[in-house]
Amino acid sequence: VAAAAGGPGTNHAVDDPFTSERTSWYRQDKFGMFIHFGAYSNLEGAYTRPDGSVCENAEWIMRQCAIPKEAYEKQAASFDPAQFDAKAVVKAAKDAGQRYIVFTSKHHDGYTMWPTKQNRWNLRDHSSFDKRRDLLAELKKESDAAGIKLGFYYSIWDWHDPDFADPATFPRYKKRMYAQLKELVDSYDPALFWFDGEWDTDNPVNRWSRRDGAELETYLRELNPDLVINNRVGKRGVVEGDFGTPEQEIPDAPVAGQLWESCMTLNDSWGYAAHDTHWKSAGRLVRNLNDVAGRGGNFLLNIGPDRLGRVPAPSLDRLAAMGRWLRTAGQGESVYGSEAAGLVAEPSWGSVSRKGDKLYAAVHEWPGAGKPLHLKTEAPVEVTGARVLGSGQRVAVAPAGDGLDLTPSGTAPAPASSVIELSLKPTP
Ligand code: FHN
Repeated sequence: VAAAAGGPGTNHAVDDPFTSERTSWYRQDKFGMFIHFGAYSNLEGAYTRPDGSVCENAEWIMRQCAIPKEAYEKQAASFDPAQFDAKAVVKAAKDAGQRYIVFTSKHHDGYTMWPTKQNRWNLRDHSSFDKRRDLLAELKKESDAAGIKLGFYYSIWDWHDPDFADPATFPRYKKRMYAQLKELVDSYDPALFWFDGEWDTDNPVNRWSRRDGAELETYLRELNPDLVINNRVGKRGVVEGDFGTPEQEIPDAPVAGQLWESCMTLNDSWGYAAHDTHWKSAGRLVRNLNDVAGRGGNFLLNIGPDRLGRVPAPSLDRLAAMGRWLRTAGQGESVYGSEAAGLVAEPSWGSVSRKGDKLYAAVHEWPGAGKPLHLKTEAPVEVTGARVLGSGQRVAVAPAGDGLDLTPSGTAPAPASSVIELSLKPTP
């Protein structure tokens, strides 16, 4: 929660992220796809040391398994994600109901996924990949065609560039970093930047200073004033960007004073890890999406393609299930363009979002037939109509205790019907 709230800080946005035209697509779209894909994916989560022992990790494998730089570079030279299919990835996002994509242009290992001119540590110059291909250009083309916004993750922390770790040469690193960001803007026109690694660059000598974050944000806004930028552009609590980034968690209440986005993995890993089969259930993920929407946030759900660029089948299955839920009976109305309900307390049986004069209660635990769902109100609420989306069942609404009882007519609603729409008396 602290990461989302961020504390008092500075926003160098050109306008107010809560209301600006610039962020309107982001506030409307609500649900995005994170993609962690890089040189680490080539190891698929396991590094075999010279002595034959195996060390497991995912996108942190270089550091956590203490892989010598030369060995890491050697394995990256065989990276050939020939089967990465941007069209299929974008389609998977679209079918899942995800409306924007955030792709790791550069993770902590410093390896860039586009042909940067700043060094040769990139997918064009240091791989076995087809030199004519450019994954970011492919993603951009397909995203544009599908009406999906494309943004880039970029790690400030760099384990590979020797200039990063030396205070004397850090300015040189920074210059290259600025040049890389300009390349990204000029070549692929991203809608969003998602920075990372500012939190612990190379402790205890953390060179990413208060001033660096502010400068970077200003630089980016000069490159393109329409950019949406996350808060990890600078030290947390100092530079806020446009939105907070709680990670692998959902704040337990709406976050005051900042747009926010929960990012989350489908299993326990960001990058591909063959050993990680700890997949979240589709039901859990839908509930997470509802909880995030009910608390006013965005949800950025991650996939990690394998070394050939293929998206794991369990990821695709879960994304497809989420898309089906969103398309069923207009249930997506409870997510897209919604905000925290505000008028009611979050019930134990689900979550409630608001869009104009409608409240959407996503129900995850139905009571027995004829039994009510209780909704505690925190402000006067005048309901003019209530129904279960999809099943056509009416819902009786009656004052009870500290709020309202909602009682669906007839037997328990069909399992696929899980949103109650409450129409409110229009505000004058
Ligand atoms: O260290 C990274 C991690 O690998 C991953 O990229 C996540 C995604 O939000 N961010 C960092 C941890 O905060």
